[in-house]
Amino acid sequence: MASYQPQKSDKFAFGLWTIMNTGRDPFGEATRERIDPLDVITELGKRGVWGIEMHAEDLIPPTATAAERDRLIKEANKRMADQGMACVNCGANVFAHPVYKDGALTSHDPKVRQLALQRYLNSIDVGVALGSKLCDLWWGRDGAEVDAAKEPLEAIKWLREGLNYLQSYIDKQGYTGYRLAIEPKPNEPRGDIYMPTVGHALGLIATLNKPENCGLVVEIAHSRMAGLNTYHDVAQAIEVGKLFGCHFNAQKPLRYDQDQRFGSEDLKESFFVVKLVEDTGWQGARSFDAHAFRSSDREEVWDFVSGCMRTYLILKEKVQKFNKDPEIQAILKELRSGAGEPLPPHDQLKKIAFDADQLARRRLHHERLDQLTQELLLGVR
Ligand code: XLS
Ligand code: MG
Repeated sequence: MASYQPQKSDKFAFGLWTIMNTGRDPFGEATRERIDPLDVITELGKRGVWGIEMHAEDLIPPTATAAERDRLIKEANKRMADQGMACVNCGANVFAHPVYKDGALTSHDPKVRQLALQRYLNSIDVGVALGSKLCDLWWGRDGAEVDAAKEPLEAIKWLREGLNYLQSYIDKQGYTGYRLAIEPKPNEPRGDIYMPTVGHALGLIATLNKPENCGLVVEIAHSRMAGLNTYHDVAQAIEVGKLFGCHFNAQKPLRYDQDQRFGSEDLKESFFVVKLVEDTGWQGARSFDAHAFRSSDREEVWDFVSGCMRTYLILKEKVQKFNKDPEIQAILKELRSGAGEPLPPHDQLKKIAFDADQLARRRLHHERLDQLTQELLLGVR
């Protein structure tokens, strides 16, 4: 029986903010104490977690003096080194302060847009100081409720301008290898958020000055909030080399952002996401952007942490079983026969006889394949 004990080589990561979450929601106050971010690092490290993600402000309060900032960075680096950990990405909190009430990079007020950029520049500096290579832009309030108030055409231009501005900073500072990523989300905390899905964000990235340096952080919950299939979203990002990060969590479709423990919903879809990243050899961190239920106390937060990793490891084992299962593999072999066949030249293609009967007779085995997947996940195979 496997122990499902997380190892550093599994490259599990958590956002600092996920463990610091106090259970507050729009209708209720905190239900548990906030944990100090430095202690979060140590406690995660002790439990086999390899990486952290953060907003610079999770670690360094925006009001901190330069000396305090340096002390916190130094201490965070020490805590990570003590636990054999790394900083996977560092973004900016451009959503909590009231000045960002109508967005950050897309606020109508140029001063607010500049302050947002200032925070992003700071997050890049902090990320570099912590050894990170990625700035994850989840812009939170860049969106709208009142369509009469903000033109999406203008907003898109502001987003592009902002991303190009950050890129030119990276270049000027000589932060070689430092990259940007957009984390798409359809709504919450705004009625609509700009770049709501993977497809939208890819469209914007293609128009940047240095598209090759900007990718995506795809989050399971965000895709499901849009009613989309996470497996397909992650695949789309991988196929174009744009999966710079992945946020594993769980979510019932079309609701508010639930950020539940990985696997607590959508087990089959989660299985296929794990299968995808494992089978393709994707090298990024397996990052959890989820939080313990509001009903959990401080101790249970650590149950939540081990639960996320344990479920990932169990699903990874199921992937290996799936890949070795003789019946499943025989079906897949049959299904894929001819899949790699190149297209014939146009004139030859025009001559192909349409043998409807024969084509329709080809068995697809969907019933059996889906049932076998289910049984494997249910542990009876
Ligand atoms: C919010 C996002 C956020 C980002 C980091 O919905 O998932 O947590 O991952 O800013
Ligand atoms: Mg996220």
